[in-house]
Order: sequence, then structure tokens, then C-alpha cells
Amino acid sequence: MIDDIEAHNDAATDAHEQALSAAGEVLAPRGVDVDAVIERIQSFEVAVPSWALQTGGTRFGRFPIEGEPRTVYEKLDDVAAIHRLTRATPRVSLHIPWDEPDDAGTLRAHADALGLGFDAVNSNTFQDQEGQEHSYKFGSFAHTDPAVRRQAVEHNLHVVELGEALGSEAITIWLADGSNYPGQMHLRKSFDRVLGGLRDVYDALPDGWRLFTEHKPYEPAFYATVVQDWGSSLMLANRLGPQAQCLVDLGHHLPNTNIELVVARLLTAGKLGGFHFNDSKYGDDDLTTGSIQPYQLFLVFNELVDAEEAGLDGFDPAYMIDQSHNVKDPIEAFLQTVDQLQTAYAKAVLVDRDALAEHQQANDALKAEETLKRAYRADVSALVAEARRRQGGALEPVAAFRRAGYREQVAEARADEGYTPPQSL
Ligand code: AOS
Ligand code: ZN
Ligand code: ZN
Repeated sequence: MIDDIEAHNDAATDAHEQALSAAGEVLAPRGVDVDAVIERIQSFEVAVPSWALQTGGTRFGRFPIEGEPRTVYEKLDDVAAIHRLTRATPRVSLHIPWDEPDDAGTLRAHADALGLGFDAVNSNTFQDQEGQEHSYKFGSFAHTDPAVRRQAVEHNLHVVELGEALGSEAITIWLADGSNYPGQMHLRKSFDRVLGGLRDVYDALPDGWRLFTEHKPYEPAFYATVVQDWGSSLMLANRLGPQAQCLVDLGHHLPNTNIELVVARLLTAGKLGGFHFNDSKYGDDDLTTGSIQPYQLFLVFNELVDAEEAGLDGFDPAYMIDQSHNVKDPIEAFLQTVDQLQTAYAKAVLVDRDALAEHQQANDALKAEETLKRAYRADVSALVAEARRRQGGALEPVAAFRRAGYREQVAEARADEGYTPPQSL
């Protein structure tokens, strides 16, 4: 299916090599080791969420495209295509029950054959599923009825068990629990109930596993959400123990929140578990990462690279994407996203940290800011493309994807009854 990457790269090579040498001419005199930066970009990996390979939608509707994956197996095929082009997405973050496999062993074998593994598994207690005994209308872990809380805990234990069978090593728990009106929910007691439920899940974690709590300020609850911000998430992680950490979804902050500062604080606490990358203009918009606020994304990566280079104890964030693709082809949106993430990472690697430290020490606000801006302004697109090429990926992933006609081919295959595996990936 996507087997003409070399031919595609050949056609794009001349222009790419000119761009790469032009970048070298700008960066080398600044003391930048271009090859070292390319190697750092090559080391960057991010997981693809199983829930975003079909077109998304809003509560007003969804506009599907032909060739969308129908099963979790087909979703993995699409992730393999993204990985083939980018060489940066070797793992899938699975949503349960939306992508619950009939048999974990079969799914794991399918992933193995595609060269894929599994990142954090995601539970779901924000919807009622068919045949479910108790409703989550008024909460799950925070519910006033112990039977509902037990059901939510059991579901999460099942997700951990399934994740273990798939080779995953973390669970992400986002709770929709909250209230729409003052007085509806006891603010302190609801938090205590959530902590109690999470403790039951935490106590059952296999060795080496991590539990991520994902905060979100509002939606679906519009008055008070139980795990509404990083402070609540950190309280939970601290109370639970060393295997509990916080997950930062970039879209889960009120307007103007300084997200890089949130990241810095969680790093200091040793509790930065991972990310859901996306971008937003207004709320939890789940737009393509870097599409709205690329400078903010760079500043987040600046904190991450700073921690990485400082060798911060326990620094090991799980990088994952959480987007909804309402108008773009989801595979193309992921190709664009990975490129945006690598770009932000590369620019953060370019920051002259010694100079920055000197300017900070001297309280030279202008020079300190300019140090960041200089790295941010650098054109790293050829370095990112070269990192892909060196690993066998595409110089221009979206162009290669379109030229390969992958979506058209799967549209045909997926119109048939049953599952037709792609012929080559
Ligand atoms: C919800 O707003 C959160 O971002 C979740 O992380 C995610 O979108 C959901 O769990 C889908 O699985
Ligand atoms: Zn999320
Ligand atoms: Zn979200």
C-alpha cells in the first residue's frame, strides 16, 4: 500500500538536500551540531489514539469519509501506515470499550506483525454502555451509590488486565464526574470518593505500571468537575503513591492558562506522567497540535527539553495525541501532527541553554526572551524531514500518502464485508 516511499523520496531529494544544506549554513556558525539535532529528532516518539482514526464530529453531527477503519484491526493498519511514513508512531493508545478486542492475544499478534506496540490504555466511565447495570449519569468514581463506584472500579481493573495482556504499561483515567448546579454535589466528599476508587485501581496495578489522572476544567459538567485542574490531579497522584502521575491534555485548561508553567510544576513534583497533545482556540477543541498556538507548544517543549537535558530524576513522560478530526482526513492530520511535534521538539533542542541561564542570572529579560525566540524562529523543517528519511520514512509524508493512494485503496477494501488486511504496509 505505502511501498513507494523511496521513489517518492528520490523525486524530492534535490530540493530537500538544498534545504538541508541551507539550514546547516545558518545553524553551524551558531555552534549547532546539526547531526546531533537530527539524532534527537529521530529519538522522538508519540502514540496514536485508537479513537481518532475515524473522522470525529460534534454533537451536531459527523461527516464520515470513505475508507474509515471499521475495526480495531483496521485502526492498527492505519497507525502502521502513519508509522511507515513518519517512523515516529510505533505505539497505539487504546480506548476501552470503544476498541475492545474479542481476544487480546489476536490483537497483540496483529500489532506485532505490524511492528506496533501499546501505550497507555484508556478507560471510559463517562458513557453508559449497552447492558451496563448502573448508569453514570450522576458520576462514576464520585457517585453517591457505592454500587456505581464499584462498577467503575471493576471496569478500570478490566482495562488494566487487558492492557497487561497487550503489553501496555499504563492506564489513563479521565473522569467526567462533576455537577451542573451549585449544591448538586458535595465538593469535598466527591473528591474523597474519587480518591477511594482510584486507590482500588492503584492497588491492583502490575509492577512497573503507571496510573495517569487527566484533569479537565469543565465539560461535560459545567459547574464543578471533580478533577478539574493540575492541583487536584497532583493531590490524587501524591496521595496514591509513586506509580500515580498526572497527564496534561493541552486542551484541558481555561483560556490564558500558562501550560508550560503547569508542566514545570509537575516536573518539579516528579509527577509529569504524560501528554495528550492537541491544540485549541476556545476550549477542549482537540484541533491539530500546533495549528493554533505553535509558540505555546514550543514553550512546553522548552520545559521538557530542559528537564531532559538536566537529567531530571524519573523524567519519562508518555507522549500521546488526543485530537478529533472533523474536517481533515485523520491519517493526514496525524502526519501533520507528528511533524508539528518534531518541529517544536527540534526548536526546543536548539535553545542555547547556557546563554539563557546567563541572561536569566543577569535579569536581562530582553536577551533571555530573544534566546528563546532565536531558536523558535529557526527553520528546522529540513532537519525534521532528514530525521524521517534516515529512518526510512518519507521526506514529505502527506504528499507520499496521497501519491500512494492509501485512502482510496482502503476505501475499496473496507467497502467489502469482513476484514481484508492491507497487502503491504
Ligand atoms: C476528554 O476530554 C479527554 O481528553 C480524554 O482524554 C479523551 O478525549 C477521551 O478519553 C477519549 O478516549
Ligand atoms: Zn485527553
Ligand atoms: Zn479532552
